Amino acid sequence: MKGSGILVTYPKSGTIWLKAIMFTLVNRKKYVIKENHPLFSKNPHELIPCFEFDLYLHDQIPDPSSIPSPRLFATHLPYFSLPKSVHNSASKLVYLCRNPKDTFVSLWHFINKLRVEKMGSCSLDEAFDMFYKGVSPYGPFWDHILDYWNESKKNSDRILFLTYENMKEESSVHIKRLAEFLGCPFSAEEEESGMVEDILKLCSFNNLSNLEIYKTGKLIYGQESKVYFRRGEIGDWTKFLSPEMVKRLDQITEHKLSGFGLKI
Ligand code: PAP
Repeated sequence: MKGSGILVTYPKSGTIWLKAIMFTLVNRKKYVIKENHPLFSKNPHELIPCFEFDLYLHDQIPDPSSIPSPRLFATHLPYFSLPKSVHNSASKLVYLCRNPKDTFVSLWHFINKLRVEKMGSCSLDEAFDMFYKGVSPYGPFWDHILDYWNESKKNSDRILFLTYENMKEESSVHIKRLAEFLGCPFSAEEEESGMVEDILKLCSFNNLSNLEIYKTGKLIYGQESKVYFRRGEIGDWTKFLSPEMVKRLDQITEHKLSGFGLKI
């Protein structure tokens, strides 16, 4: 891979999954997929630093040379908030989007898992109101994905737009697209040897969530690794959202996204 790869998501869109896949893909010559692969001892959030949490939060001028090549980064920043240095660089951006209903349900569970006890829990109605109004450090969900979608249409060599649902349903098609985009396509020998399936299996929800380090480990800010693995399914929202919430999310999605050719 030439240059850096930057993975962008709105929170709870499958960041950790795509981090695991991208890390394994670009490092597949260095780390053979077997028991001593870094994913067995490190959480993907530790393997791929996030600009706003891991790099710029502590160190105003992080030293990129300390990050092993090929360099991968992640961010939740909206397109217009990316620094000029990213816009002017040759870095490749991979955007992963997830349907708003599952993203919201995942976010609501996550907020409650991280809340300190004395704050009490955040009700579904309260969380819904904030999500619907776009109250988030990263702005409204719909604007976030639409900006990256539009940019990916203008500049498809630079931005690859993926969806969680397509990644789940046609995993091998999209992991191959991702490998091509990052400049490390699978060779015929790799495909014949089952490399694509091996990577997908290694990074699958069932595999990662059952590893000891993800069941009991903690990340540097003290949050438990297991909070990043809940169900990992499409359509889990049906168990939580009221018909009124579904109607409002469908309407705002239609209102914000219609006319842009993006179906989520
Ligand atoms: P982040 O943006 O805070 O880093 P992120 O990793 O995007 O979080 O979201 C976690 C979601 O991805 C969870 O979804 P859920 O709440 O609907 O279950 C989590 O279960 C899901 N997830 C984690 N690992 C995988 C995986 N390997 N495959 C599919 N989904 C996964």
